[in-house]
Amino acid sequence: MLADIEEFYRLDRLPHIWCPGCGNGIVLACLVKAIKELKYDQDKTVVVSGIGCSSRASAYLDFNTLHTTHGRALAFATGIKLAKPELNIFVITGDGDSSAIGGNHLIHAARRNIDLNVVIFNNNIYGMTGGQYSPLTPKVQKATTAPYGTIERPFDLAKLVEAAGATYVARSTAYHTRLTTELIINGAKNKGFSVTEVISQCPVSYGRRNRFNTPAAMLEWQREMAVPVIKARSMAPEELEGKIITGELYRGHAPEYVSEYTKLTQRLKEEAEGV
Ligand SMILES: Cc1ncc(C[n+]2csc(CCOP(=O)(O)OP(=O)(O)O)c2C)c(N)n1
Ligand code: SF4
Repeated sequence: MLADIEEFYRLDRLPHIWCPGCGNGIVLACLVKAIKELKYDQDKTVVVSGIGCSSRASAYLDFNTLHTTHGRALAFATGIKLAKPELNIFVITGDGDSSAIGGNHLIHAARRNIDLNVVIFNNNIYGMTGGQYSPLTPKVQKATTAPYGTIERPFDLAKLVEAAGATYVARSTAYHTRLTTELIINGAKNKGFSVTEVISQCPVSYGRRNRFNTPAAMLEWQREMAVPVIKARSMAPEELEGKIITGELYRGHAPEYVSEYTKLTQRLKEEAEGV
């Protein structure tokens, strides 16, 4: 483990459950580095997660942590933010957790533009349950539930949350660790709903079935497929087919939900008191 971020881990909870070569530890370290660089007080920082291999990450962190139920991390995080707006809240969620069972929570949290920082560990598969395809499994790729390759089109999650109302949307990969940390920092600074999707590798439930012989091959694939958003703007759609567009994809402005809620409750209080 990296010595400079060790203080943010619950070392007594190790060893972790992840398979050798899994991307979860890398993405988690990027998040921890971001929190360190933001200089957030450990006691005023909350990490909420759902269920899945990636969501297990919250258990290893020494912040206020909540390991919740499948797809419901955002519902718990919304409650915490409303009760204690002063806290810095990060949500860790997998592609299945966030876009399948938790898909409705995701779009409505985006629509509210509530000040939460979501990091989606997108390994393109349901890792924990053995490799069923998720709404983010690329077409033709294989899964236990798609042995001949999935015929479904995946969501473009970044476009989905942008359309739903998120005011910060970014994408990186487990290979691009510095970029991932930087994007999470920028998302945390946005007062509103921030989503950073990080393409990660699950060599066991996804890689083996899809001709990635080693975890390193999956990282190489991430490096080769990544196209910085500035370069992507001058490329044709056909050239971008199958590519991973990385960087800050969208920034918007909208009223933040907790601020609006506070204004409303203040107004009602003043009216009741006859101010
Ligand atoms: C209500 C409910 N339905 C199904 C499950 C079984 N389940 C546990 S983890 C998981 C998939 C997790 O996939 P993802 O969110 O992509 O995370 P990963 O394991 O790949 O990190 C499922 C279906 C559950 N725990 N609870
Ligand atoms: S099954 Fe996949 S996502 Fe889960 S720990 Fe193993 S490599 Fe990681």
